[in-house]
Amino acid sequence: MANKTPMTASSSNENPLYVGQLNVPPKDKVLEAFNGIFDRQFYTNHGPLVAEFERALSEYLGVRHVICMTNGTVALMVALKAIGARGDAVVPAFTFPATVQALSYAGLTPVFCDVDPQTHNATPETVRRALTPRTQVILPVHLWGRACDIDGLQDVANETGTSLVFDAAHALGCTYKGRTIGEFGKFEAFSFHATKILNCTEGGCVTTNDDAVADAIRTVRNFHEQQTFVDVSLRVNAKMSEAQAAMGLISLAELSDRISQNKERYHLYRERLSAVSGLHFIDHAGSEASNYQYVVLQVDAEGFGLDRDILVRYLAENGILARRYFYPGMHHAHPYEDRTWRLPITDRLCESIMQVPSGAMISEADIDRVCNAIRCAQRDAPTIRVRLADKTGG
Ligand code: T4K
Repeated sequence: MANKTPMTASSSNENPLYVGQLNVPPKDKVLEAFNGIFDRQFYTNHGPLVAEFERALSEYLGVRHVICMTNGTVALMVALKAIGARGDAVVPAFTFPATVQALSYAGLTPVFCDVDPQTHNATPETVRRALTPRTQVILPVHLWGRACDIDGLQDVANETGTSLVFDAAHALGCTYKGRTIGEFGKFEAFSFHATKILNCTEGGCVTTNDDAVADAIRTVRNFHEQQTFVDVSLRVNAKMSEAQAAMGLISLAELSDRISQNKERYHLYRERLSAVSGLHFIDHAGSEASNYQYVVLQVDAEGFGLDRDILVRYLAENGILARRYFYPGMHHAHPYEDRTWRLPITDRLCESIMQVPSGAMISEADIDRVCNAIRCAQRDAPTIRVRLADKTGG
């Protein structure tokens, strides 16, 4: 479809465009499900909707156990506590803070590894370089829904007697060698935050095929003393509510439509920006299924004419709230910056990666608006650079 929008960046700040997906299920369906909750007078504590959501996810993912929790961060924390690991955990620094926070909360010490420049994921080689004699856990992230080299990482875990677990917050509906992400490693953890492709407002789950791991996770998720095989002091309240599960069930039924919509938007962006030099899209091509959750661009400052930070500031001026996921890298965040980390690829990505608005609420006209603003930024780069170079933020 031809782009007919004129070459001026619209400054409609009263209609800002966000990166958050906001795949909101139809309000009438949500209200109907909420009426059922009020009729049953059963709002939380492993209610019927949570049980149904866990069953539906288990079937969708092809994994034996799905344990729903209040959000993705807590899901990771609880599962790490439940496997009882201590010592060091190798984790990429190019991730959302939650991945690393969960390790610290569970009493593990994050040891950062670098990532691959193409996939943005930790690899068997980068993980090997970060191993220490105290390593007990390897926690890679399937970033942007692109699966890690799971077989290679499992080999490293087997050789070193460590537990391989995955942060799959971005990866619902994605595959590795044709198999759905969710069944790999000791466990995988998903996020169902409002900005994710499956929206429970807040929510998350842990998936595993290991019965003993599932039992331990279910126990730690609940502070109740009925199950006594894990120390009471280890446990926490991480339960998902019925309201969250109601949203989740409706969202799950719509998931394939949402994925198709995302894919369409991703390709529209690619098409509209194909002639812009110095911008590179991360690929979702290939034989694996992707949820196209994030539209991720890498800005080559020399080729584009502006660096990523100035471009993000310029877009914000025009009501387009692009994000710098992930900046800063976790190796530069307190208290982890106390060591000298050598992570050149991560540093480069933290300086050059940005996400543009996508998801069900973003229309083709919105995409035109974003692409026009990007083209204007390139055209007017010399003046924009002078005007915005000293500003901070984005
Ligand atoms: N591991 C990884 C790799 C992750 O990326 C995440 C979370 C986690 C673990 C932890 O999962 P959760 O504990 O969150 O379940 C957002 C999301 O909150 C977060 O879930 C996500 N990753 C991260 C990449 O993005 P923020 O702090 O940047 O979100 P926020 O509030 O700035 O929202 C993004 C945009 O969405 C905003 O510009 C406004 C818009 N928005 C947001 C909400 C919540 C709305 O328009 N309406 C809304 O209700 O983290």
